Parts: sequence; structure tokens; C-alpha cells
Amino acid sequence: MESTQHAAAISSAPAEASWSREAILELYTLPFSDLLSRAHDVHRQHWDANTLQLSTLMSIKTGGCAEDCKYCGQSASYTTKLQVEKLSPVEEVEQAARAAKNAGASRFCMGAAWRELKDRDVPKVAELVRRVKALGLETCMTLGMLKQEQADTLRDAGLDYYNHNIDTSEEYYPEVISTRNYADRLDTLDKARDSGLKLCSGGIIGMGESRGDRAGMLETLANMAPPPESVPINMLVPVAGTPLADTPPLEPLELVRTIAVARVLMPQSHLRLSAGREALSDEAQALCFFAGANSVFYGDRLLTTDNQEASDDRKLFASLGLHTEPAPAS
Ligand code: SAM
Ligand code: DTB
Ligand code: SF4
Repeated sequence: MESTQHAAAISSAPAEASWSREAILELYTLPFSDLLSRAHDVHRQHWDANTLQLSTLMSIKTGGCAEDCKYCGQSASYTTKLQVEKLSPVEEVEQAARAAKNAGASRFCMGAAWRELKDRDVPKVAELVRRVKALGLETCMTLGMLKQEQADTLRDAGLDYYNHNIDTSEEYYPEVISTRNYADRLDTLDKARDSGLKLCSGGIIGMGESRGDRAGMLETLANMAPPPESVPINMLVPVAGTPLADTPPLEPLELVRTIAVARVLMPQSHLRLSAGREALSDEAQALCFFAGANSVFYGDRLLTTDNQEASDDRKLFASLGLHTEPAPAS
């Protein structure tokens, strides 16, 4: 049981799931074992605690992005080693998706370095969705800002999830991105939701933000009605040439706490331990799974940076007795 002095503040989730920043920070400051015990209990009530969902990423359009996100090696505002690439041919994407399915992924996530989806590209990305869906995979895309009719077209093509991260708290957002604002992000998420798409939205920790900002990010996500079906928690992957390249790494236990708090706030969401796993020990990852993470990006690459190798993942999952969620029946 958790210490009694903390129990009153967190004994139950608000009936209408409206979490205050203060209540979230109280969770964060619980003794570590109390927080993990609570998060793990919530996790077991809603999920098979030994099953992981595997998503594989592919960058379908790389670099040259008009936004200035300080963490991102794909922004045209910074000089990085990245080579700009046009929208990938459909056969290449289909082949990568087939390989991801054969390797055990249940979801294929296609990412483009765009500020927003342009109407001229809609038929091409809709075709990518159709082809990937036909393989019996769940489909996810992250293409920047969307218009309502674009979201409807993607839904009709078979898109299951739209990824659009809020990245951090509303207060910290202008420190990280100046070319759009928080409301723009929420607006696209509303449009995706209105089209009937499932939402994948989370953020990045370790960008120099405070714990209050991490709590603020989770507050925004948890108070969505309903919260996103998928919540990726990324650790900053420092990319040479970006303004955040030399940010000191976040203490892994703070990541574990963030996962645990997210699990308590959003019991029914897939919670993805996302970018940054390569820098984590097996032990830190095991703690994240115990705290409620039940999804990972699986495959040797994220979008433009390295992920933990799939062969190492298979060893880790076997040693922890973790099974993987099958692709949905086609
Ligand atoms: N351009 C689209 C957008 O920003 O929505 C889609 C692609 S963008 C690369 C998708 C997400 O990747 C970002 O919102 C951010 O959360 C994450 N990301 C990008 N670079 C990262 C990095 N260096 N470390 C961790 N996460 C990163
Ligand atoms: C998400 O939350 N993380 C992924 C996916 N959604 C699109 C992207 C991580 C990118 C890490 C840096 C890179 O590889 O470019
Ligand atoms: Fe562009 Fe997305 Fe990178 Fe921001 S995170 S610079 S929007 S690709």
C-alpha cells in the first residue's frame, strides 16, 4: 500500500477524469515504490501485463521541414547530416510494411517531415494507407497539420491512427517551437477525432523542461475526452546540429515515474516507451514495462535515428516473458 499521507490525494481518479496539475504532481512525488505499485495495479486491471504492442516506423518523406522544432534533425532551420528525401514510392513502403509484419509488428507508422499535409499529396498517402492496411496491419500516419476533409479521406482509405504529438506543456511549448502553437496541435487532433480516427499523441521528455511541464503535458492528454488511444512517451534523442543537441540526458528514473503517472491517468491507453530506448539499460526498460508501458517502436530505425535493434528487443522480451500483441484479424 502507498503511504497514507499521499493516499487521500490520489485514492481515486476524478469521476469525470479531470486531473489537476497539482494532483498529477502529487502522483509524481509519491515514494517510488508506492507510485510503481499503484501504476502496476492500474495496469493489471486494464491490460495483460505481459503483452506488448509493437509498432514499426518508416520515414516516408525525410528532412527539409518548414517547422523549427528545436529537437528535430528534419527541420530545414538547422544544419544536420540528414539527406532530404522525397515521398517514398508506394512499392518501397509496401515492402517495408510487409517486412515489419513478418518481424512481428502489428502497427505500421508512416511519418513525413511536413508542416501540414498538402492537398496534392493526399491521393499518394491515401494509397499508402490502402496498401499497408491490405497487409493486415494497423495503420498510423503522422503528416503534420490536417484539414477536416483530408482526415476524412485518410479515414476512408483505412487509416486507423493519426499521430500528432503535443510534445510538452502549453507553457514550455514556445521554448521549443516558434512556427506553430499549442492550439494548432489541439486543432488537428480535434479534426482527426471528428473524422473517427484513433489518436496517437504524446510528447518528449528530457528537453530541459521542468517536472511541472511534464505534468502539464500529461494533464492535457489525460483531460482529453477520451484520452488518446495511444500515448508515445519519447526521451529526447539528441541530434547533432539541432539547438537541443547538448541537452543533458534525463535521469531514467524520471522517465519511469512519467510512465507510471501516465498509466494512472490514462488506464485504457496504449502507453508507448518510444524514442530513446537505445540509451536505456534493460533494467530501466523493465521498470518502464512494470510501470505500465505496453507498447514500443520495434525495428532498427525510428524515423531518422537508430532504435534499439530488433534482435536485442527479441532477447529482452524473451528474458522478461513478454509476448507481443498480434496484428488484427484481417
Ligand atoms: N512532422 C510531423 C509532426 O511534427 O507532427 C510528423 C513527424 S515528427 C518527426 C513526429 C514526432 O517525432 C514529433 O512530434 C516529436 O514528438 C518526435 N521527435 C522528433 N524528433 C525527435 C527527437 N530527436 N527525439 C525524440 N522525439 C522526436
Ligand atoms: C513518436 O511519438 N515518436 C516517433 C513517432 N511518434 C513518429 C518519432 C521519433 C523520432 C525520433 C527521431 C528520429 O528518428 O528522427
Ligand atoms: Fe517538422 Fe515534425 Fe520535425 Fe517539427 S518534428 S521539424 S514538424 S518533421
